[in-house]
Amino acid sequence: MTHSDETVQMDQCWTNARLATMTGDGLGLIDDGVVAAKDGRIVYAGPAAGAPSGASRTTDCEGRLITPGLIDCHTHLVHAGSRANEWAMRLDGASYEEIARGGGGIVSTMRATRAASEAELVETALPRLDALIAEGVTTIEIKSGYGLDTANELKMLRAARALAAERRIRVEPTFLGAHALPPEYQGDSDAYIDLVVGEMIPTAAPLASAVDAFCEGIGFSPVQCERVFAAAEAHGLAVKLHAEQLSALHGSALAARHGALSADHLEHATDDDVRAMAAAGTVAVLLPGAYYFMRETKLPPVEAMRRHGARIAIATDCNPGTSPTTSLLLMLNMSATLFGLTVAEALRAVTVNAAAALGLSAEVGTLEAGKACDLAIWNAEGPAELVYRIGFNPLHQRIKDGQ
Ligand code: DI6
Ligand code: FE
Repeated sequence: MTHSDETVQMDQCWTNARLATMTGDGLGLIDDGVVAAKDGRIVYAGPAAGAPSGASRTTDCEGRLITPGLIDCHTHLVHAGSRANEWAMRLDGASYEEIARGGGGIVSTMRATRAASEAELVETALPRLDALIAEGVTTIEIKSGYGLDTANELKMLRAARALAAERRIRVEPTFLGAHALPPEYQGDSDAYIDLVVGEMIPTAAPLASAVDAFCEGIGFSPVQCERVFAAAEAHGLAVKLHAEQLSALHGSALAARHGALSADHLEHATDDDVRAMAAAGTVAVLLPGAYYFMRETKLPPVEAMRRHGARIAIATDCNPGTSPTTSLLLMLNMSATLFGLTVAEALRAVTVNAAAALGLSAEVGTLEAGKACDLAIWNAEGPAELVYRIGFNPLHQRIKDGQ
């Protein structure tokens, strides 16, 4: 066929679908919907009645639900070793702190990660990545932070990037050198931050999209995190922060002052922290897997987030110590059961708001013309089913960049 200037050009489309476009304030539901794409980008997502015609490839979705491909905006997917033995010790009565003092904890994962080659890091991360892909995840953030020296932090970032060549997935690598103090700097955390800002960030900058830090009593102080932010900004990198997980140091307000993409965890965030985040557009990333696995009882201030209009995202925090999960669908359920998110809030938290937490709002996270054609097609009649099940995966098909 020929195309006039007004004709939407497309090469494929998905018809007979229920769309949750995630546009507007809610789910953006369209009952009889069509998604059309050209060269891997969405050119139309809307009612069948207004849909363009003439695609060379049409898929009848038989009434299934289409959402944007899911986005896991906070993971430590690349790491070596397992901490199942530490979990067993905790079940026998040992505390997380006792285990850390005995050489376990983050440092045990650091040792295993330092000992692994880049290829081994890729190989061990792939089954975890595949589990997320099987649930319709099309974009993932992956942090460094278990190397804790320049060479090993770079190795982790290269492994994260290499995963994008192994599978059809978008990977956003984040530099998290300020995750924990390596044993060789014990007692001198300022000297380690000197290394992070003076050597690691300058060399890691070409490999990372953002810089993160762990702002906590057992991590780094707000003053140290601010030094990390300044170095990130000097290298043109976005910032984000692990904040208010175990105590209220107001790292989330600090992150907001620096225009951070997100502040993550937030169980101990105060009303003022949340107000600052909302005003700055800093996304509140909630991590129900860590809350659950650590048997945390302090709930993140979801009501304040609603009241101030802070955008909420949720993620797996996939890591061997505090959130050994590779199920974003389970996080959807947990965000509802544990934190009280609604179906619309939960689904926006793994699509449009997760995209914002990665600075990718123009690229992914909604079904609308101009975005990448990343789709999750579900054997589900309605969006509630994605939040309702515990440990069941209703994915029918996953489409990344139109394929
Ligand atoms: N917060 C966490 O929960 C993880 N990192 C962080 O900054 C813990 C990571 C680990 O125990 O390996
Ligand atoms: Fe984390």
